[in-house]
Amino acid sequence: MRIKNLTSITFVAAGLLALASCSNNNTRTTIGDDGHLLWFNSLQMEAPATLGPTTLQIAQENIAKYWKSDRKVELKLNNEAVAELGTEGFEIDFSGANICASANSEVGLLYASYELLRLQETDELAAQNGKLTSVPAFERRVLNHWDNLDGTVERGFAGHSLWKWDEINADDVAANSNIYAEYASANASVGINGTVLNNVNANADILTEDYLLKVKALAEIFRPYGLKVYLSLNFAAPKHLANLETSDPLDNEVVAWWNAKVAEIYKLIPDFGGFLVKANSEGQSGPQDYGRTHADGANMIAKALEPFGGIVMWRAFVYDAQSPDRAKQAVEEFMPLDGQFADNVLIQIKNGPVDFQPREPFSPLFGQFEKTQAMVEVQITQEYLGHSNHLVFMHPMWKECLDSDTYERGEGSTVGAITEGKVMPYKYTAIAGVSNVGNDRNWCGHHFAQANWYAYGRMAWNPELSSEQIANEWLMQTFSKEKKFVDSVGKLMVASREACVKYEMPLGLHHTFKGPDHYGPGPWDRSIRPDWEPAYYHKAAADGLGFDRTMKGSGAVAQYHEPLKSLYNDVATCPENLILWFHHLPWDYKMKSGRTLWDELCLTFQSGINDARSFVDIWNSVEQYVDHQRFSDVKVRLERQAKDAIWWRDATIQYFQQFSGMALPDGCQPFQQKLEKLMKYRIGITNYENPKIETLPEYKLD
Ligand code: GCW
Repeated sequence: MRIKNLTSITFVAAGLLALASCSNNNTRTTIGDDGHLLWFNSLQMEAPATLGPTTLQIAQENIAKYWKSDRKVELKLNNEAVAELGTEGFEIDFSGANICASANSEVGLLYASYELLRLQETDELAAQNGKLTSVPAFERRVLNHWDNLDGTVERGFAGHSLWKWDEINADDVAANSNIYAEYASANASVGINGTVLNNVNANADILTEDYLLKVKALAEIFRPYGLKVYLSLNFAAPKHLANLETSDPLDNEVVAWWNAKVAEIYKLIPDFGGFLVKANSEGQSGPQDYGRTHADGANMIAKALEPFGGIVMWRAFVYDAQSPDRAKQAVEEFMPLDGQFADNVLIQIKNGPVDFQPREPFSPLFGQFEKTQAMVEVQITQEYLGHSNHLVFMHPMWKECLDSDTYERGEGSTVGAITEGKVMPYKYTAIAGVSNVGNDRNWCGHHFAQANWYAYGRMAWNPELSSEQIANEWLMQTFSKEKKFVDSVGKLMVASREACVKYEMPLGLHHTFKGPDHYGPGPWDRSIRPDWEPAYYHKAAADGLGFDRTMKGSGAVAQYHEPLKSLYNDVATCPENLILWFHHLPWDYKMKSGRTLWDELCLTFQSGINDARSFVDIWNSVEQYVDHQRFSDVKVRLERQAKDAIWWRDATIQYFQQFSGMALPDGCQPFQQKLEKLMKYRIGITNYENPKIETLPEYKLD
């Protein structure tokens, strides 16, 4: 048993707990096998101390303790700044006898140390000669925690919040759990440099002094790792916290309150990153409550932050129940304000126009803004992609968005290029990922969900990296370097997102989930609002299926530049993987394969089932390369995923069959469960907690 990582009481206690929890299912385990070491597994990296070493010392220690090659590594701070390296970039010169890593800042050297260890652990060192220069594509690479102050996590599937607000010791920072330093080092190792600690559905109390002192403690633990703290604010905070009569952004007292609050924060946390704001969306308060615009609200906060270098990330996730097409609303609401936002405001836009569905086209707002800085928000937590029960490697989905060409300024104006500030000059660039981290021993619930945290950081630093590369390097560090293992599981990971699209909602279908958990099929589901009902999106009827967003329908295609507008508008040219997003088609519509829409739909679901089933076989074939505990944890979940795929198909296809009246085509397995039964079924997840896999319907794998 490896007990090298027992550096603190907390760690011992947690390790014993992990052992205890496994003792009754007869599994062999070691502390390293519970997944807690993340991608530091191959290094067996020790848990860092809560407080103590400086950034440079952490970088030096990384090399002193974990560098295995005979070639010495020198970490050198540049005497004179090298302009192209910026504040966080680094250069590693492999050409001499010693390897020389240089940067303009200590944090640049810290990133270089992690890069060297990554190259070492992925057997890439030998291939390096010359100089490797690495500079992050986005300046602010931020995690968004949807963690509530009561310890629950909205859309979190890995236990409770990491932040134990009741326990955080603000007076003696070093006395806090070293889990916070572990968290910070994990982020630094993949280049994440910011974290929003609390949910966008924000409790105003986070801005009270008691909480701010605890936030300060966390900021001090994170600081040596280059990780800045941000907070989500509640726009009505002046009313809630100071009993002001209004929170109107143009009211003098309100402005003075925010100015004072921001000054108070910077006194405690001089490098505070800024605020994330969800305003006038899903019941959150905002400037529109007072007849003001998003720009009025954002600029008031931005002005308070400006002297300190802070930014506002103002979300574009807005929609109201009355709209006939929710996908159009962000553009309709934000475009009239283009050019009105202060230059330390970024509009944070979800990758797609609706809501983190398994596949959406990119949000057209990215291509519309001419004078407003935009940033992408992706969701690392798998709200709509099987929670922490399903193995879905999300990187292909995010990269699909970043690589999408908006054609805003002709070819090449991709979402990535725009938000990196390459198309129009940006003062700030940023990207956000909604975190999947909780207090589960393995951080993310599913061992493979760690790969999504890892991939997000790697992508935010370098969006050019391919999904294969990220998956493979993660596997080598987290599980095994065996070629057979990496080849087969790497392919599985890269295929997993498309598999999920196929078994959940293929061909551009979206939002056919059961609410409010968003786990499992529920195309029949009802809600208090029409736009929260699946029928709003799939529009299944006797005449066909899909949302008509063409110029004859909602006209959403017009929010895209040519040639996309025409391409999406014409059913003959619309990509088939989005066809039901943009078109309402008869059940017997002829697809490119020559099959009817109905047959294609059924067979695509079946193909998703087959993929999910094959993942179980692939995993079984690599058993010898994986420790017992993680092997069985993943196996149980992969089997659940394969069964869920059948459940999804059974429910969705039988429901649509009521309208199509058509039979399952050849090549489809028969249904296992009847629609009536599935429609009665509720999994009843409360508080968005882990859906406990055994509570789902019974399915058999062949
Ligand atoms: O995806 C939806 C979720 C909400 C979430 C909201 C948002 C934080 O279902 O749980 O609230 O989006 O992004 O604001």
